[in-house]
Amino acid sequence: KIVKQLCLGATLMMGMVALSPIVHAEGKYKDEYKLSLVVNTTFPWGQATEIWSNLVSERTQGRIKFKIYPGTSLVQGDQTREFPAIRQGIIDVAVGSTINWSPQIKELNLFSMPFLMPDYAAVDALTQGEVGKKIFERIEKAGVIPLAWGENGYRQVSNSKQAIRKPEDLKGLKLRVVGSPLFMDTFTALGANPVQMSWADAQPALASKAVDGQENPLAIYNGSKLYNVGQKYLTLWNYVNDPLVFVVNKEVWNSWSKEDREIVRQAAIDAGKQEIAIARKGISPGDDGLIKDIQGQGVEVVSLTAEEYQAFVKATQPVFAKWKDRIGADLIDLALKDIENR
Ligand code: X2X
Repeated sequence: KIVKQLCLGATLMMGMVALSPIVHAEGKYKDEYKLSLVVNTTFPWGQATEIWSNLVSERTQGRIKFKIYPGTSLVQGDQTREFPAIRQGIIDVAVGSTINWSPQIKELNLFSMPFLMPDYAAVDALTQGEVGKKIFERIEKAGVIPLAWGENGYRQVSNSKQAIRKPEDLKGLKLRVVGSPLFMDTFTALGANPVQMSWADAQPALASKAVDGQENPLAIYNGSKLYNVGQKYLTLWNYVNDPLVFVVNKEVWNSWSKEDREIVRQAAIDAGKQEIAIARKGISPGDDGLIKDIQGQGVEVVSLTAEEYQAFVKATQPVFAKWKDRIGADLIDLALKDIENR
């Protein structure tokens, strides 16, 4: 009798294995994958994660599902710890800023080199060209799989004290900067008094006037309503632009079938393209709806003349030279060449 029951049990089990999809039989896929995001889904950057997540679950018919964790909550809001957490598998997938991962991948500082990229064609020449490829190789060598580029945007400086038109106007201003030493050097060279803090800490610090100013893309400035915490002076100087990178933890990547990897990669590329278009809306001459909205909040928005712009370029030249060696002179030269030929 016992033998009969065992046989029956084995037959049932084999039937179950045969009926369930292969992925479950392999037991490799997780029910959901943790996706890390610094801001929330109302920002263009956050929309990148929503578009990607939706495309992935649709195109894999639910085999792969992302769960978005905004506010870098998987690393307690400390965005400089995001990259190590992806490597360790605390985070499965992410859409992150080049700035936040630059403490671990020094080549990512390239995009934070002051006044390197004068326009969007220059940004695209780097991310979509040889420089982008080399940087992806570097990220992969560090144990994380990069799939596509997005964009946080050109970072503009705001403060609560006075309009900024020349480096002297920054003198003594206490400015919150991201956790990257290159930003400390840039703002020190400009005569400001920069302080590093996470984005989570920056918002209360601006509200309490513990700091005078900050720098971020207009979508972040506006979406976070920084005009409501006294940030009434905003200078459009396009000094750096932080692209976003769509990535997957290596073990997670290797656990997926070849077909699913290609689906996830293509979805990241598609989401990145859509998000870049969203991120660039309303902030250029001829398409300046977002700038108008900000002005409508009583903000003085300063655009620089070519001469005024040059004064900032000149003041930050020693920083550029110092960081060219740190990042790698070959990579910077390649970037300069590709920008010239854009
Ligand atoms: O911390 C910032 O300023 C932000 C939100 O732009 C980044 O994560 C780089």
